Formats: sequence, structure tokens, C-alpha cells
Amino acid sequence: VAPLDVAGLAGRVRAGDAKAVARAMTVVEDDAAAAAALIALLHPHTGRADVVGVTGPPGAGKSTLVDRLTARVRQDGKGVGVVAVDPTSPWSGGAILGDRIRMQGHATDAGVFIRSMASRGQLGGLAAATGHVVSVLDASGKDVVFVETVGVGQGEVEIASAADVTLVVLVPGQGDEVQTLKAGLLEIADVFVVNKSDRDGAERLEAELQSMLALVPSSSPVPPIVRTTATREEGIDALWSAILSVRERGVASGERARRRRDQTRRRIELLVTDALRARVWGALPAAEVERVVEQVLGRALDPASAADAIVKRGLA
Ligand SMILES: Nc1nc2c(ncn2[C@@H]2O[C@H](COP(=O)(O)OP(=O)(O)OP(=O)(O)O)[C@@H](O)[C@H]2O)c(=O)[nH]1
Ligand SMILES: [Mg+2]
Repeated sequence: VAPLDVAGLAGRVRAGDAKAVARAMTVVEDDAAAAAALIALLHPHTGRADVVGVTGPPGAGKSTLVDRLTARVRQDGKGVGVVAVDPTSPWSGGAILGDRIRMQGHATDAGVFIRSMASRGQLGGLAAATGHVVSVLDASGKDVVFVETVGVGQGEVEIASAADVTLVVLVPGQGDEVQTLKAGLLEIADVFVVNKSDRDGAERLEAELQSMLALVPSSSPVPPIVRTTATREEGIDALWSAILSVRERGVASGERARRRRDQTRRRIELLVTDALRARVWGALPAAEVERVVEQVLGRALDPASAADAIVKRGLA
């Protein structure tokens, strides 16, 4: 295999070459050292794209909405990137992910780039890789980047909320809306989407959301609620308008800049954590881990001292 020409690849990514973008994404997912070199070259050319996070319960219609929003953004002639993060699936790029993305309508549009990512281990690693993938799309000149992830846990929610505008998608008639919101989704929503409004209960869900939002003591603006029926393309214009007005408000108030600062700090933290983890565990052969486990089991060593010794050795 020829050595990777990182500078050449970065140049082609910046020129918007779709093949180079795909290659760059494989690099940032698979090869930490090459990823660092590539991102170093691309980073000065990022920060232009608007990143829109989309999260919510499984099957809420997130991918269908992203598909319709993509069509809407394309009407304005803007380029779109889509990253579908699937932390639950150990398979990358397979039929399941393909099905989850539902973006086939844009497959032949050069102005749209779609990437699915699955976790192969640590969620932390996935979050860091998602940040890189967004940077690649940003540097390639995409104007809007959608990041979809199922809002089932803290890590997933965090990935979707590392955005300029975060959509929380809910559907009527699930009975667990309030539960879902308790799982951290209330705090991160800039816009609530009540999708599947063709079903019974959309009005009630909206009313419930409104009364819930009224209870939240907050200095920040109350998130708008937009009703959609993604499959019938209803409410998509209103949703895009809501996204744009939240964006404008964020730019004007300084919220966008503040958030980007927080996200940058978080991104660095994630990379530090990943680097330390790789270094510490990389220094320790699996057989030796088992030996330490035996020692702790046999009470010759305690767990904290074992961890301390492993860390010291990894950093030596
Ligand atoms: N009735 C109705 N069905 C919808 C609507 N939006 C999406 N669906 C359907 O709901 C199902 C799930 O849609 P997806 O877009 O894959 O949902 P998702 O939230 O991306 O799903 P995961 O990524 O698997 O969590 C599909 O069968 C869609 O056709 C809607 O507005 N009304
Ligand atoms: Mg989906």
C-alpha cells in the first residue's frame, strides 16, 4: 500500500472532491495518527458550516426529516453533509445503517455527501471521530452539516448536541415523551419537532411540551415547537425557518460563539482522553492484564493500586 499523501488528500478535500472526502473520512475513523495530520491541515479551513444536530427516540423519523431538510437546503443551492451516527450497531455501512439513513433520493446529487458511522468500541472514540468527520465536511465546503444520532444515552445525546442548532424529534402516542425528556433531551433542544403529526395526539404532545417548557426557569430563549409530517413533506419549510431563526439569534446574542468555544474545549478533552487510553492500554499486553486481574482476585493487590500501576507504566 502506498503511503498516504496527507497534503494531497487535504487539498482534494478542500476542492470538494467527493472521493477524497470519502477517503478522508475512512482515514479519520481508522487511523489516529493520519487523522491528526489530516485534521491539522484542514482545521484552518473549518468553522464555516452550520452544524445541525438531530436526535430523539429510535424510529421518530429523524432520517426522514434530515432527508427532507436536505432537499429544502438544496433548493437554496447550498451544499449539505449528513453524518448518521449509530452507536448501537457494531456493523459499519451495512444494510441496517443504509436502511436507517433513508437518503437514497440524494445519492446522485454531488451537492450532498452522506456518511454513516458505527461504533467499534468506545463511545468517546466515536464522539471524537464524529468531530473529525464534521470538520472534513466543513473543510470540503458543505454549508450545512446534519448530525443524526439516536437519543438513547448521554453519549449519543452529547454527539448530537455538539452543534450550532440541536433538534429534538418526538412523536405522539408513545406515552414516554416525558421520560424521554428526562433523559437530558429537554436541556439540549433548540427546536422541538413533533413529527408524525398525521397521527393522533400531536396536539396533545405539543401542549404537554409547552407546559413543560413553561416550568423551566431559564434565561435562554424558549425553544420553538414545530409540527411536521416528514413522509408527506409537511412542516419542512417551517422547520427550516425555525432552524435559521435560532441560528441568527445565536449569532446575534453571542450564544453561537460561546457554544463553539465549549465544544472546542470538549473536543480537545475527548482527544486527550482517547490518546491517554490508547497509550496506557497499548503499553500493556492482554496477558499481563489477566495477570493483574488474578492478583486483584487473589487479594495480593487492590483494584486502585492495580490501576495506578497500569497508568504509571503506560505513561512512563
Ligand atoms: N406516519 C408517519 N411516518 C413517518 C413519518 N416520518 C417518518 N415516518 C416513518 O417512520 C419510520 C422511521 O423513520 P426514520 O426516518 O428511519 O426514523 P429514525 O428516527 O431515523 O430511525 P432510527 O435512525 O432507526 O432511530 C419509517 O418507516 C418512516 O417512513 C411521519 O411524519 N409520519
Ligand atoms: Mg435514522
